[in-house]
Amino acid sequence: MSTESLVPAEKVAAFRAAVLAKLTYAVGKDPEHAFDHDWFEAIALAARDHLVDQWMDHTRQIYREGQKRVYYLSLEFLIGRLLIDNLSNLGLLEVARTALAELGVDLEHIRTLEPDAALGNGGLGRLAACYLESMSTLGVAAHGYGIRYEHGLFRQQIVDGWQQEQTENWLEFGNPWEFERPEVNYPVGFCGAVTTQVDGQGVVRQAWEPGETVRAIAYDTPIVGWRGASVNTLRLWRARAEENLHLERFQAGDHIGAVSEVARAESISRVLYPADSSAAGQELRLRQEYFFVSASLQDLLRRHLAQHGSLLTLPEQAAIQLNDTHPAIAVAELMRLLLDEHGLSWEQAWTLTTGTLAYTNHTLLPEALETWAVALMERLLPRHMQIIYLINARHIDDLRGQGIHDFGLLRAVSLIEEEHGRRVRMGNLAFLGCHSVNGVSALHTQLMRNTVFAELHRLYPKRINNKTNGITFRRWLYQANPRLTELLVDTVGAALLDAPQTCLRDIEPYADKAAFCRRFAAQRRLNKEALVALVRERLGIALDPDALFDVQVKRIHEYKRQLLNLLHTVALYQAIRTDPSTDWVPRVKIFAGKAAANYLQAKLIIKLTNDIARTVNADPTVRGLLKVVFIPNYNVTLAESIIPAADLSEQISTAGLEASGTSNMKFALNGALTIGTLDGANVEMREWIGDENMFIFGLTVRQVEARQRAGDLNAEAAIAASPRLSEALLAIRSGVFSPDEPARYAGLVDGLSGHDRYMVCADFDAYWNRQRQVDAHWRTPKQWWRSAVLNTARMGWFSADRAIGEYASDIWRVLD
Ligand code: 26Q
Repeated sequence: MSTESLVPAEKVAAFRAAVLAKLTYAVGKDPEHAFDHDWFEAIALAARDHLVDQWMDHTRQIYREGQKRVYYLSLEFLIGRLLIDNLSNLGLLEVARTALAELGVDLEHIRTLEPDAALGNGGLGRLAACYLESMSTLGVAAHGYGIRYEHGLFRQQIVDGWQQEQTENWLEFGNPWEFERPEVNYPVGFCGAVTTQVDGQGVVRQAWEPGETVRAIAYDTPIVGWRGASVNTLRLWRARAEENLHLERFQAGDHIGAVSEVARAESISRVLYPADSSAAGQELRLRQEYFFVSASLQDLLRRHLAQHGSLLTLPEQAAIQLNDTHPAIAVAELMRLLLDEHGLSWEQAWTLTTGTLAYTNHTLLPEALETWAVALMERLLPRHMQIIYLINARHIDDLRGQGIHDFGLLRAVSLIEEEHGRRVRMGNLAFLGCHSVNGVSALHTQLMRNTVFAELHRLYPKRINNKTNGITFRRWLYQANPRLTELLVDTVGAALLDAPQTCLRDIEPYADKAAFCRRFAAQRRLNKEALVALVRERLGIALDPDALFDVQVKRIHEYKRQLLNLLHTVALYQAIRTDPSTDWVPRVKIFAGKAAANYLQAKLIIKLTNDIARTVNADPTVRGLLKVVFIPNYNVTLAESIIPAADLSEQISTAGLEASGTSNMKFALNGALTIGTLDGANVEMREWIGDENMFIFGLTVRQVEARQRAGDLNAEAAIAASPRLSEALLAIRSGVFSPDEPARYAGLVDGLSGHDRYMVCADFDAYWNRQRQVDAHWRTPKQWWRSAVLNTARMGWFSADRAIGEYASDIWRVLD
């Protein structure tokens, strides 16, 4: 498929020559003896040269025009592979394919050799990657800042049905996309003490003398936008021990001590925290947060000073976006740098800090809200703790000055939580230190106003705003689904590639055209065949591409309710067994996702999925009607294969708990129908796609809240009232799927009936009934394909370009 119409012979010849030159002189291999991986490297390096030309042009242009810069601070960037992304955005995909074919090299094979850059856990990290690409596409002068983890998210292996984590080693063969910048490095201090000093003018200053210092070394990766529009930089920091320090100890004879000190310093960038839903509060995590924030702020202040001469113009020339509270220590660090290092007054520093920083919230789950023990913060970052106390004191004085004395309110907006041992609330710190606080879907933003930030919102009613998430169509449509892209381009013209937000709508009338729907269905069928081949190869399980592919792929979490889907699977299994001659719609239930390594309940859900899969797939009574698969090691690359092959997308979180979701958008864009709750961005998707083209079910946020208020979480009544649910639970509880250990799921089932925190049982019947309507819809292909086409046609608004456009105009004030 091509997003490029012409493949000029000169370009092909030039690319072929470039690849051969890279293979010879950069990789040091003779084409005759090159391994596949050598080819990958040569191709990546040849592509990189094109990036570099554009990169330098773009950088010069930003300086020349004095463009305002956006800094996106994120502890996670879930990038995936870059080869096809880069070639495609540079308009070189067909050129490269042809050139390589002439050399007897198959690009489709070579692309599979690139490891995923999995520097993120899930939604939040992938959003950061989509947004970087979109900022380059829109010509925003942006810099991503994060950590260059030596080991990204663990590889998941399934052994006897259980998840096992293996170390991920994406840098093993080097990384052709990055440039190491040893000359760009900053010291980052920890521990030590703060002393009060009086400077020459009699001004009292605080001086922090850190007890240890770690060096942050920059690594730059160019990020190219669509059609090579512009190229921004993702700057990731690696931690390196200060050499002179360990040398001293080494020379003093303490060899072991010197080495362990190096290891301790460098452990900061060793590994990504594999958790996405609980803030465990470990010291290394706080070190990671401060390490990358400090290096990034030092770097951007230096750039600003070099270009503009004065820090007083910072908010006019720079916008810093905090991706959740993970970089929220930036509030205190920017204050520290401005006060202690650059000698500004508190008022000046506070104006600049709040004028520059903005914060995005991605979760309301209480266990995921970051707080740090005051004692830890005092030891690790003593100066920052002082600054946090000062921000807090000034804020509370200020409120008292306005006549606000309500103790409950003052306690709620305080930066220090006094209830569970004294802790710093990073959400409140981010709220106070930023001029903008945004949620990631309309519903989530409204819930922020009503719940976690209710009191702060009352004091600062304009600060909270909504920016519904978006996805980059380049990766999630053009690259992941070239067949559909080709059909769309064929139908409404190549302009679609440059303006999918508007042009996708032109597809709408084709939803009623039989010939188009046939082609739409035919391309999906090919995607499904490709997934069938993948499953056969990896799991040895045969799937029927004509069955309905019912897919739930995401991190495993109780609130996302994979259990609800499993209960439906079991109930369906039992119904088919009871009455195998009814005309059931053949279904394949597809699951994938990782569990945080210490989240035992999530790991048990994976085991249950595999136990159910084994039992169902071996049962001849349901053969041809129901299959269940758990595909291991879900990552960006696997998502690119699964999503374009899905018929039904499961977005079934308990209402109010999924901030937005982004895979929901990827599925719908690719023509899957959604079964889902009124949660996160599903609500807005329904407004665009139309209720009749989705399967919405379940308790609403209001109903969920009412039950929570009433303490109504016992599910025994709901279970007793639903024979289907009781039987499914009983089967799981009694060991039908775990004959080797019949009691394996007793605790899980008893938990659901006694205290159904996520209201799985309460929603079961509604979910079952909706699933039967899915079957009915599927049985009328004309209806199904009409809905599927309308899903694709109406998803334009959910593009990352729209979302970034909103950030740019409302928060960053760039591009206008
Ligand atoms: C915090 C402290 C210590 C260790 C880990 C963490 C941590 C790490 C990652 C906490 C949360 C995360 C990730 C959260 C996340 O991915 N949230 C998702 O963000 C998406 C993008 O906005 C939304 O679409 C999803 O709804 C939301 O769950």
